[in-house]
Amino acid sequence: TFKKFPEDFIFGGATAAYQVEGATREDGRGPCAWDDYMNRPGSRFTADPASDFYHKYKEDLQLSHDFGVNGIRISISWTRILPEGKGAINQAGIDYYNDLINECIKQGVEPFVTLHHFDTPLPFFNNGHWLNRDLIDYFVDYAKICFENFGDRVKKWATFNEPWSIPQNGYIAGNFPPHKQFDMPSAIQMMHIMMVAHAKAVNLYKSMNLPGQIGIVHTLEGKVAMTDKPEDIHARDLDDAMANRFMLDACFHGGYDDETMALINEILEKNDGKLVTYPEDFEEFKKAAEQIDFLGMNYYSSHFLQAHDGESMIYNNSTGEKGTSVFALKGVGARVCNPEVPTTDWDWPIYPVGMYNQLKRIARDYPNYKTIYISENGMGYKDDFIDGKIDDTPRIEYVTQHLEYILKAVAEGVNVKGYYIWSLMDVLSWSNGYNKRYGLFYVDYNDQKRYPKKSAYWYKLMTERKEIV
Ligand code: BGP
Repeated sequence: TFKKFPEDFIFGGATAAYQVEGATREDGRGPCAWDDYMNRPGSRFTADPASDFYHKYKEDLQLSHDFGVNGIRISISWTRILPEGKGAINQAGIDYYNDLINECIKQGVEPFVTLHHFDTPLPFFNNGHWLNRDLIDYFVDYAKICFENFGDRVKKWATFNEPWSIPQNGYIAGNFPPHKQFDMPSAIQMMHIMMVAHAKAVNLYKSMNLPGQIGIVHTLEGKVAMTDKPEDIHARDLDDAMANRFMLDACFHGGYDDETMALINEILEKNDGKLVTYPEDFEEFKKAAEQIDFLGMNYYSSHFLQAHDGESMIYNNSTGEKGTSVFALKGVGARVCNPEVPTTDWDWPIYPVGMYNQLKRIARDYPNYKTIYISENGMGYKDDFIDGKIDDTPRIEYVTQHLEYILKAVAEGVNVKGYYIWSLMDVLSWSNGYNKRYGLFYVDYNDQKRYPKKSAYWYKLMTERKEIV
């Protein structure tokens, strides 16, 4: 097995503004897509105070420093900078991120900053969300403000976090706002529009001659055919085209491959949809594909696909009651349980070789990727807190298995330069709440105290030895 990390490897921890900051009404922040939904009567949980990172970031960065974490993914909340999404800048928002970024640098924890991590400004969300092309230029305007204010110190920028999760969860599975289901045509359309926004932001950044890199964070779910029957293999290809290839093609090929489009068109036809694009979109794609500096890859799980002829059906397991998930899409396929593969309590198959397969496919099919950062990977687990101690051995095992496959890919020539565990400290899980924990540091949500888990001590040792321990 592969144990040794490259000398300059980043051992990071990941967060996202909405999941850690809390303080959603402080210092002039405007509402985002999630606020109304989270604050509705009867809501199971809210984003206040989450992990109170808005006030406790110094403590979290001190802990990062002390435990060998030398990189942190943060995201900027668009509505702290522009409370209405556009128009007047909120100086308190600029000040907050300046202080946060400076503190990261002071502690030797390099910031990797995402511009959009699911938290679209509420007025835009209510006005068509990413189906509305007006958002493209509003996003680029917001990106410009961030580049101008923080671009002298931030050396790693991502335009979007997981642009697949926004339509998949919001328009197909129904567990993200606006809770629509089975609308594959809208999902595909909004991915295209987000890719135009991404490309324009990359092209803008590159024209500004700032001293850093820019890329995007994609979630690259593995797709595996349940059997070698042609119809199951085809279901895998359809799901893979929609979830992975469509946007990878846009980002790295500068347009959609014919084979990808044939699969996408098949999904659109079976669901009475159509994709609208403009020639200038592809000009932006081409320019950005030549200039993009890196791919951020999030990987948690793979799906096992079977052909599915019927209507769409989904049940989201958002409580951690193992074995309750259902996921079948008309014109695509069904994700089924593979009894030979273990799962988390939320029914996510634990399949580390799927991460290796995705790394190899990037190197093969998108050889201009330049650098890959594993921008998220980790295990949702119901940690037991006993006398201030948290033994999260299953998480250590999960991460070890994935790291071994990353290092195998590195040994075979894939250029992976860092790993950001999801998550640095326990955070709000968008559709699951607070019992699904991922952190190296346990957060007691009663008093916001932090406690290093067994995995934090293990991570520290690994960063010191630069090898899997
Ligand atoms: C990714 C997101 C993160 C995070 C993670 C874990 O999709 O980028 O924000 O939430 O998944 O997912 P969950 O919280 O649903 O378990």
